[in-house]
Amino acid sequence: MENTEKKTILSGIQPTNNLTLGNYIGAMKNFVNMQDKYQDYTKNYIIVDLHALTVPQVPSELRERTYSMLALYLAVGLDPEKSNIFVQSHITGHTELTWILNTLTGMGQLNRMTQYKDKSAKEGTFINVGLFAYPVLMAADILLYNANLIPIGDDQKQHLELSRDIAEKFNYTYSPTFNIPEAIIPKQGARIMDLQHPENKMSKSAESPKGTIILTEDLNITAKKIKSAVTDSDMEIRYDQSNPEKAGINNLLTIYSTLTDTEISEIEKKYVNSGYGDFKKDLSEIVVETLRPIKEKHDELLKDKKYLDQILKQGAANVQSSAYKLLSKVYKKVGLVAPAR
Ligand code: AQP
Repeated sequence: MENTEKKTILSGIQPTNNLTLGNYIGAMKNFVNMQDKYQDYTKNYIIVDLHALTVPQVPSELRERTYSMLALYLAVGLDPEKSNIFVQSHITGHTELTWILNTLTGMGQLNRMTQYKDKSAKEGTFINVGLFAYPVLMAADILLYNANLIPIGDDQKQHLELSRDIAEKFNYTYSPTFNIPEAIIPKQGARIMDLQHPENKMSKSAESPKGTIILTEDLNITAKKIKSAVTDSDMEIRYDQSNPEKAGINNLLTIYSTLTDTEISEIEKKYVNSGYGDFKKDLSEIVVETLRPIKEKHDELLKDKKYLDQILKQGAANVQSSAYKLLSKVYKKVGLVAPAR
């Protein structure tokens, strides 16, 4: 599968908590679409476990969630015959390249990162160096495979911009080495919002679970969460981005539209004479029936850790030599003696 001449699609998700409908619509659904659409590309889908260490973790839970995330990758339709699926910490080049990229990244650049500002502002947070340097590790994840296309949700746009800046800085300081990666952000669903606080992104680390659909949760709970999602007093099933009051219904319409591949205008027409109750009831069925097969497959796969380990071993083996090759090139360019591997 490995071929350094080929263009590469790459993305990852951190196993910080259980994955959400936001992760599915904003990222994973796109991973699967791109897997089939870009047949000539190398596809690397990574479980970025080192990123997860930037916030406190219970070790046994992190390990279990890493397997759960792998099971979800497979359950949504990633195919290890078509995509390299592996764990970030299994390829040591990620951290090695990070060190070199750290030396090309300004403190000021990292200080401007919105996610760092948000996460470090949370009360009681231990602001560790890893949390601050997180975007450099992300740049290394991408540049280690000289990736071209990066499917991400809207919140990762700023980090991707920084990866591009770091790649350009390296190319300028030494000589052209890295492709400048391009973000692939879905036109719709790039920022799924919290069902209770639609002004906030749906996040796996949300303080309250009420507004977050967890992909592996009991489906009765999923249905309840959709039915109790906040809407507005206007009672019109209408998308209006200019009106902050409509943020709740805008979000529900977006979820409906992305999961059914239906234009929002069509959905508005369908519900022109209906109330929020009917709309939410239908939407809860759509979400539940989308997640049911994914959850069933996930639960089944999670019982077979040997199989999951095998997938990870193969995925890492597929990418290892191209990663080392690129790293050796980088070592030489910066003046290090490249090791004989
Ligand atoms: N609400 C969302 N809507 C659309 N896309 C989303 N993504 C995350 N939340 C939404 C996309 O999912 C991918 C993986 O995200 P990540 O695990 O790297 O971390 P994140 O972006 O910080 O996502 P979370 O869920 O908010 O994680 P925590 O709470 O741990 O920080 C990315 O492509 C992201 O854009």
